Amino acid sequence: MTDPAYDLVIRGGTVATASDVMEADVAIRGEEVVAIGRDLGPGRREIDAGGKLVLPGGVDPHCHVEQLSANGLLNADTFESATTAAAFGGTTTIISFAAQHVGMRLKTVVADYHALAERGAVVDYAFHMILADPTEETLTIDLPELVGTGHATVKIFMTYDRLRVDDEKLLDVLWAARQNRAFVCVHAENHGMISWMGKRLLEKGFTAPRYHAMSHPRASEAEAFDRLAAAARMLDQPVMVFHVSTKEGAAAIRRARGEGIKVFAETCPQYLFMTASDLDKPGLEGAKWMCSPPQREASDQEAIWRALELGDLQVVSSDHAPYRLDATGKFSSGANPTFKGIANGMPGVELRLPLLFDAMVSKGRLGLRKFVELTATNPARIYNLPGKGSIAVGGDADIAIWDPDREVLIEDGFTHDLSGYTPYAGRSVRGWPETVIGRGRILVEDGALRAEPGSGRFLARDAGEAARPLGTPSPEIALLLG
Ligand code: DUC
Ligand code: ZN
Ligand code: ZN
Repeated sequence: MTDPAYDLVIRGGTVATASDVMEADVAIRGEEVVAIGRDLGPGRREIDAGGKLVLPGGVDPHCHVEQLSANGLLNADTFESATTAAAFGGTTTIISFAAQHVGMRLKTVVADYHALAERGAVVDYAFHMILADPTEETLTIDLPELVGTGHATVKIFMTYDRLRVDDEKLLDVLWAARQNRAFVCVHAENHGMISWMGKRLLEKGFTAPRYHAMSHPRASEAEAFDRLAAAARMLDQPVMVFHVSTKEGAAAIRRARGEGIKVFAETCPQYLFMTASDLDKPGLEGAKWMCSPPQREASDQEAIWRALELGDLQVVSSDHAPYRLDATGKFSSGANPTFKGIANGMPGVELRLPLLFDAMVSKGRLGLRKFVELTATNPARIYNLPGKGSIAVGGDADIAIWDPDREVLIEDGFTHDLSGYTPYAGRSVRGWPETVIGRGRILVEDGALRAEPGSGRFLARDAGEAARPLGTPSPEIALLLG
């Protein structure tokens, strides 16, 4: 008997990419997709995908994993738990963070996060390097070396004590990125507005989690976006704006792009499916929903959906940032904290795709192609992850086979991260990724993890097209460039 032509054939499903939806078989050999078409030859293993959707594995480019905060708090997940959760939710690639803090040597930080990921990761991964201390050494020695070894993106903060860069440091980072072909992602909120408002709320005794939302005035987002866009224009250096939460923020992104500034932007499920009222719970329960920027209003959700439709925002990431509801996490500053003492962030890597599938595919908002584009194809393209984010001959066999009819009630204890809760408990979704494949390996099948910790692979990359300047610096910058 002749050897089957393929290692795995996914037969008879509806295959969707950002550009096409077709009935086809998908054949895999080794780690790659080698054929897409009808009536392909036999595989060593076959999966019947009749009635199922065969989609690219998700790419989640914003996940905080095993990360130390500036307050010395380690988040709840390990690479093993976070990437297991990712795989169960249909995500086969994540970008997490190597988080520098003041006084730390960037190249040591990156090596440390590599060691953690190598040991635990189940899905493939890359890193954004958080620059909390953009010193001369960081920007002129470590950054060029690390870009050279495949770490092409950095993240900076315009707010948070002990993390934030001021306007001059922001320019330093954008300039260093321009000279080293790196791409800069930014947490952009106006620090002064948040700190001013927070202090006054606390003085008046408004300490409960729900005041967290008010402590980030709406204007703090658009103001920072405008300032960031002005800096990006001045240096002709592209930027990615993380987690857009307000309609004014979405409008600022649209304005900047309309003015010809190379600005990309993401949002997250918490800004599409939650509002500030989710924090309004008795006692400290609202802590479960606390993240920064905070959730806003229903009208903001609508504006963000529109910005996704129009292409002003290109990516929906999770901003997965899990903390347990105890002294190791949300309540590390004591049993009765004010909103300022509660860790920001919530788990989201596992439910990002099911929540979006339910809204976009099952309920029909923007549809299947756009779902694939926002959750897989665009992040892979913008962050330059060749072979990821699509189903294509020669590309990595990263595939999630979805049952579009499966109804799932989300409850605490259902997800696989280590936060111990889900902020989506009580919601139902229609559509679930039943079999998940990463580089040809079965990651999840029949509700069980099949992959070994450490089998995920580091994706070294350069910054690609997204980071390429337009070639139109301001006259004073052109002078500096010589
Ligand atoms: N906000 C952040 O900026 N990072 C992690 C989580 C959060 O809520
Ligand atoms: Zn952020
Ligand atoms: Zn984040």
